[in-house]
Amino acid sequence: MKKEVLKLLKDHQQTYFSGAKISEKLGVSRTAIWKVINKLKKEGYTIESVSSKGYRLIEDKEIVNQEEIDLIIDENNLFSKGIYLETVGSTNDYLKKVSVEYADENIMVISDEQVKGKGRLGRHWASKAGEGLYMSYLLRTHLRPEKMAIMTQIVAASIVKTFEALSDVSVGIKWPNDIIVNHKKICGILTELDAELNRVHYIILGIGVNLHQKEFPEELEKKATSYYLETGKRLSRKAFIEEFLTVFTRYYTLFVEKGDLQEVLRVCTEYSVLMEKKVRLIQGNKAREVFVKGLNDQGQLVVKNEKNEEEVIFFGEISIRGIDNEYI
Ligand code: BTX
Repeated sequence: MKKEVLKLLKDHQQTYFSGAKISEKLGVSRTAIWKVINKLKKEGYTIESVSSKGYRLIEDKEIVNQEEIDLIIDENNLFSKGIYLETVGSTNDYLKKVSVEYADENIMVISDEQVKGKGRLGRHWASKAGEGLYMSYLLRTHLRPEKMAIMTQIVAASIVKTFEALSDVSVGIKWPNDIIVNHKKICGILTELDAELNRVHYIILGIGVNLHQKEFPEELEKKATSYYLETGKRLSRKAFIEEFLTVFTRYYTLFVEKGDLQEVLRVCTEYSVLMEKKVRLIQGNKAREVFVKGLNDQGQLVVKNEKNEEEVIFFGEISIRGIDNEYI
């Protein structure tokens, strides 16, 4: 019921909406409506109430809760289930657990904090409450496993387009899975695949966006940044989720239904911070210098290697650094 009241108030923000009208529309008593309104106020919504006119929501874009997530999912045709959590180990791991329960659904999960947020190769992802956006998306697809490598690039393109739509911060993509601003990481993507040799069970796209951090622990200071540190401003998590979902859904649908990756590859190339640069490629404990030429039509990195030959770098566990080993 909270969701329905919230939806009505959101849909009528220009005017007051009387308790009588809300109770008539939802078929519940005015006292019940009054109780819900009070609950919403306690949760942080600013709702004006004028005795002769009714209620008016002055929306708080910062609030993320189960009702807000449900309302976002109601508007989206790719995901059918949205879950909001106050805390979790890792949103990626959480989706793996519930993948059986929601066997046929594409699921989104958002958590306020992660106590075991993870990066690639079991690395740690700093995920304190109130600082960032921690979200994961589970998708089921009939596409073959080898087609899935591009998914990280689809997410990367959607993230830069989201930043571009909501802010004037200048973001770049560091292939394959980092979004950076001023040579520092503002967002990381962790893609995990559950598949047989020729069949995908599901893919999970985990995204951590640094929004409100005012500082980072010493070990991250040189390589991490946040939207707040770059601009001195806040960026609403809810607005970010909504915009990201819209862009991602469009790119993903074009890819799955038409095999169309044109725009994704164009965005990934245009925003790449590696193009035409000499970089250090680190694979396991081996490092070598290569020259980045571009992306191929599957979103893999094409480089000129130390033997002056063209080589395609797949989405293995590689890291890329500047020539002096600095974070790019
Ligand atoms: P990665 O392995 O490329 O990067 C991890 C490295 O980034 C760490 O070793 C550390 O040096 C640095 N780092 C840690 N925390 C942060 C941070 N908050 N900001 C910038 N740099 C940091 C990148 O992996 C993929 C990260 C995905 C995180 C999301 S959050 C939602 C989902 N759930 C989950 O457990 N992981 C994903």
